[in-house]
Amino acid sequence: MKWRQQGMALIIVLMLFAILSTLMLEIMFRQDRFLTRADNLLQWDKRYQYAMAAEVVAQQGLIDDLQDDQNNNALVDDCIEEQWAVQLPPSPYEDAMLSASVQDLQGRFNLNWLVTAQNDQFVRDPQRIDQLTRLIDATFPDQTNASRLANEMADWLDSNNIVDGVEGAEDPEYRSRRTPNMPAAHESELRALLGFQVTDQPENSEVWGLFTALPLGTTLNVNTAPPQVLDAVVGSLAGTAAVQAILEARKEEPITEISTLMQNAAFNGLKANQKSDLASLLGVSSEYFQVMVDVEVDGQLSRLVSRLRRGSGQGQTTSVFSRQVSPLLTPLEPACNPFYNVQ
Ligand SMILES: [Ca+2]
Ligand SMILES: [Ca+2]
Repeated sequence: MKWRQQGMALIIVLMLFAILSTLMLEIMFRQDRFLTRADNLLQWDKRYQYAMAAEVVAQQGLIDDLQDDQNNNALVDDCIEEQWAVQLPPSPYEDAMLSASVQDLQGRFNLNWLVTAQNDQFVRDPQRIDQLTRLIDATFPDQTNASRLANEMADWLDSNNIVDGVEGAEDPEYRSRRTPNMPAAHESELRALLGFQVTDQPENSEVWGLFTALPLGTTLNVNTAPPQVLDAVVGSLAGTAAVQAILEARKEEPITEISTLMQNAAFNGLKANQKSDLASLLGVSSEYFQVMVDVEVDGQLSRLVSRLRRGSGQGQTTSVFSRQVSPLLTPLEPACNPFYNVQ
């Protein structure tokens, strides 16, 4: 009897020991995971803070550039000689490597041009739909039906819920989403359109640098726009000779006046009102910019893409209107669009 009781006690002790060691192991495992997670979060936050600091430096560069321009009485922005148009190569800062670049968003095709605001309504502009068709046709090799896509974009933005053109799509055509019926917040909304074709081919991400989504009525900066965008906006109205005239005019020095540009013989085919309409779409300086910052700490990477508006009028400030932490799938965009010199 006594021997049997001792045997039981031993088994109980052994079982307790086994349970305790299992518990111990679980606690250590969870603690380790918790620490790793906390460390990851801290590291992420650290990279974010570094990126924000770099963003402030870029913002100051843009403000300095504007003051410089105002002092010189030349409100002109191009992507070659301007103070803001620099690319910071990977540079060490404390325990991080920082690289950054700045781009002009007004050198891109603004998707919101497709509508104009009239009495609280967003009304489509057929001329602009043609321009977008032309640009998609020329730059998006995967998209076989450019006019369908451009018309769907117009329906996506216009206030009504009627498919106005032969092609297009409003709420009834979309199964899983609704159309916003208001200006787009980001060019990636193009991807949400019914006719946008997703292919297996790796997409040429540089193409996205030709599009943007800015407030209605912002002008196209002729000094930073790549030839394809100029061709869509200017070429569709005034012909390719006019596009060549712009490329020629900005070769040596940035264009400083749209009115002087319009006197070029290449624009003579336009009637006076067409000329003034076209002139109103164009500009030589910019308010909207993008800052890209890459941060590396201990082999871990983060990219912050900030978009900001640089106010140039009295009492206007410069402020960030969007921030996006994006994956590092592509190199930093240069100041001048990769297509800038390709003709
Ligand atoms: Ca609509
Ligand atoms: Ca519509």
